[in-house]
Amino acid sequence: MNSVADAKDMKFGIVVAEWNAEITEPLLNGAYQTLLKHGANEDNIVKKYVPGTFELTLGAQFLAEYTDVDAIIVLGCVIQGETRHFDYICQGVTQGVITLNMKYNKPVIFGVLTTNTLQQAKDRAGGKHGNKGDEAAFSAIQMVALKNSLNK
Ligand code: DLZ
Repeated sequence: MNSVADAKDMKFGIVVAEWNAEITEPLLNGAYQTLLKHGANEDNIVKKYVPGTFELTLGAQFLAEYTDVDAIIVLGCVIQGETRHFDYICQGVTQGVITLNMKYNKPVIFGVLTTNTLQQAKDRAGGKHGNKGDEAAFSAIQMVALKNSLNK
């Protein structure tokens, strides 16, 4: 794995779903701390909440439109239930994030857990499988560095 770029001069937006907050808050904490660890300045990190994962796309679009962030991280957690709601939310946010990446030519990083159980989500939000928020922050930094290396 390449070494992580210096995030000192980078600006980030983080959009967090409040649904399943016991998972999304640790994801947020992981992402935030990882950005700081790699040199980002607290003043250059905008955090915003949306009700659920379905709203992450529009929340990210607001940040892309109304702020000057270099990259956006969306954080959510969808847990399989008894109905097909899970599929619609997952499909919606995945397609939405892809569209935003292309529309704004800006990294919009997918930090959404899509699990069968709450335990699987806990395992990936600071548990035995690490913290996907950390990974999302890492991806954001690396993608901004890639873009910067091409002189935008
Ligand atoms: C409605 C709903 C359900 C059933 N499950 C989840 C979930 O597991 N994770 C999540 O982030 N949000 C869920 N939501 C809420 C939707 O994302 C959305 O907020 C509502 O459908 C309102 O648009």
